[in-house]
Amino acid sequence: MTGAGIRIDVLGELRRPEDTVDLVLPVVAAAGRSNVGKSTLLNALLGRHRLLRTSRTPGCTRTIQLVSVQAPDASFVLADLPGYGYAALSRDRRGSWGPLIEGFLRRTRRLALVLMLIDVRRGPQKEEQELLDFVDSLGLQPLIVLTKCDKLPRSKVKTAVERLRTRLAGLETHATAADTGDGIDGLWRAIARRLASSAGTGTGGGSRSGKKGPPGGRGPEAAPGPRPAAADEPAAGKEEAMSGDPQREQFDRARAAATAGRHDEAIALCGEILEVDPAHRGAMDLLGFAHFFKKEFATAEGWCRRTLERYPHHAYAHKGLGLCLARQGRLEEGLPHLHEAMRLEPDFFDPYWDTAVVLREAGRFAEAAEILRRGVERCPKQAARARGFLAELERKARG
Ligand SMILES: Nc1nc2c(ncn2[C@@H]2O[C@H](COP(=O)(O)OP(=O)(O)OP(=O)(O)O)[C@@H](O)[C@H]2O)c(=O)[nH]1
Ligand SMILES: [Mg+2]
Repeated sequence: MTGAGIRIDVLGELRRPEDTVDLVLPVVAAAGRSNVGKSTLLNALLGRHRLLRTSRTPGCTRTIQLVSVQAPDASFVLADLPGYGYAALSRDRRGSWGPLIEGFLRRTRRLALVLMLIDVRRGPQKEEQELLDFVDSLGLQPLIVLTKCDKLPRSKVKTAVERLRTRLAGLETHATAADTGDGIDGLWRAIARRLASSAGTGTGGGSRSGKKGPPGGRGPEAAPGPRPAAADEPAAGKEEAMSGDPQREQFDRARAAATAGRHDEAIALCGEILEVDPAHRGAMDLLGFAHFFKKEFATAEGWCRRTLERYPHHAYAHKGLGLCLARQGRLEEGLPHLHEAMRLEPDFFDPYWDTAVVLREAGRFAEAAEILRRGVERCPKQAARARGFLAELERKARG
């Protein structure tokens, strides 16, 4: 699955080779030929169909798009790189992209993983080989993502994938079809695993040439968490509630800090906002989020409760409170709040997912499956994201 309680923020884009940005979170870059399906794959991973622009016409992504992703099992920045190798583009433009991609990969201090996308129907060509060698020279082991598997007849997919795995011997390879969601959950888990192992070793997971150790590490833990909402989400940090908000700039900084995992900074900034405006909805909510992620559940609970005293219909705060209580071993007390979040915002997927996670942790698999099914019914776009988790719950519910 693509992470419980995923929080996504578009950070911006880099246009010129000399553009740099100092990112705090580890960076996962998606590289590959134009039109191979990079932007589509990243959208599928994030469960957001239109976050990154995609097009049938090659050359759609012309800059490096950066998106920060915060999920309980992995927090990182995704970089959607422009494609390379499309001959119909003007020589000028092609000329400017090589340095942009190469410069980014070379200079990004926190580059942790390169997803190397290859169309399953074409396999690696000269350019792919060159890029693989380049990534290798950076001391990184790429993760190969075979795209567009749905474009091959079903009967041919397995053979094609096996053949490419043999050609790419030694590199972890995932077969995907972003359009159907096949392979997306597995890819997410692989990314989370790689990030966990690179966090432990301080490396990107080891290159083919053996410059660093092999990948490994713990599997994903589907623990839920509250989070500050993105602009298009229904509850916390609600944008329209804050229009004309004189604290807006400071709040944006606090939210960016929280998103980047700098929770103490976010807490300090929110404290300053509340000194000026003690009922600032976004700041109160963000404090719950930041303390939750610091595993200070009792403090997080306090902030969720304060938010709810002032804003009783705040779905995010109900969800956050439910999770804080569950994390403190008070699931029965927490469940009504999780249900209230679902009632208040029935088309908001996270509360269904997070409730299913805490129920699973309590061994209540049938209930968890039931709630997740309801979530998928209300939010059919999340079906691909939920498929693996739902299958697991149903299997466990059958005993
Ligand atoms: N059938 C199918 N089509 C896909 C898949 N992934 C991408 N596509 C299609 O392929 C086309 C190109 O996808 P993009 O995601 O824009 O490709 P890109 O690699 O980001 O391209 P550039 O930005 O030009 O480098 C679009 O029409 C997508 O809908 C897939 O898994 N299956
Ligand atoms: Mg693209």
